[in-house]
Amino acid sequence: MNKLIITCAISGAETSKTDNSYVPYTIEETVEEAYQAYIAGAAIIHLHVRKDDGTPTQSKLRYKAVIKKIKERCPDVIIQPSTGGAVGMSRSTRLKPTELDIEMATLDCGTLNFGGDQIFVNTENDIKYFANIMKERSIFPELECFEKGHIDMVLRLHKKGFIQKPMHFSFVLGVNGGMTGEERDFYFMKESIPSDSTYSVAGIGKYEFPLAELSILNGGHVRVGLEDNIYLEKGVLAKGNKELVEKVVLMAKRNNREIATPDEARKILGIGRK
Ligand code: KMH
Ligand code: ZN
Repeated sequence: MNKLIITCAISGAETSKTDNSYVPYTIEETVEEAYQAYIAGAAIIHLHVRKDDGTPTQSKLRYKAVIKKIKERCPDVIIQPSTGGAVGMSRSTRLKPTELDIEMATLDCGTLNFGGDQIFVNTENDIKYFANIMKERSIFPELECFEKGHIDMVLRLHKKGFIQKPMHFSFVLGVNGGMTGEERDFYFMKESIPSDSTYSVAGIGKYEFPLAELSILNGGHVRVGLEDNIYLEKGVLAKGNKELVEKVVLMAKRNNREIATPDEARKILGIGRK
């Protein structure tokens, strides 16, 4: 089977140190978490940045500083900044990291409830606008789909020329307001994408490791990290992103999937291919 690409979502915008003290806020903490995840086997770092007090920010300067320092310690790693940011941020704020020299970023492909009164807004026009900017800047999009309707949106926008092949999907399952991450949800998503696309699965909370295993068994790729899940196992907080990545590496070994290096990941996904 193809090699396994592990993405680590090291911080996100919603989890905090009150949930797990390893959630990184400062530049130094963020770089260290990225490095540890990379050493453990992550080829891609899905990156959000925070102010020192933990407030999520899409500041171009903050991303620039973090990316520079991550690249010093892990020169080949793929850095994938978020264009989702945090709920409520404007389009222009969310797009700030795309002004930097980056090779990949997330593209969120639909609106969903995000718990309580929160709505993560991604209208059709938002998606078209983000996709155009990413195309202009030669940034490879990871197509984040929180439910099946988001895949349908991608396919419509592909037909209209806004989203190009090769297409790489990320199924983010288990958000409070999105689709759950049961086995049948996974197969429904996987069977709904074109056969020549690739996919990764990010299970939120309790779905993280069961979905990782399903994806490993089915030739898909995996995202883990403190953005999605703060526990190594039920009731046991992870001591950093490293432990979450290591758990997936062991799972992959048990299932005879080798781990992709960042350069192998670039080839598998078609990053840089015109
Ligand atoms: N923080 C969420 C509202 C992304 O990175 O593109 C959105 C998110 C998705 O995390
Ligand atoms: Zn994110």
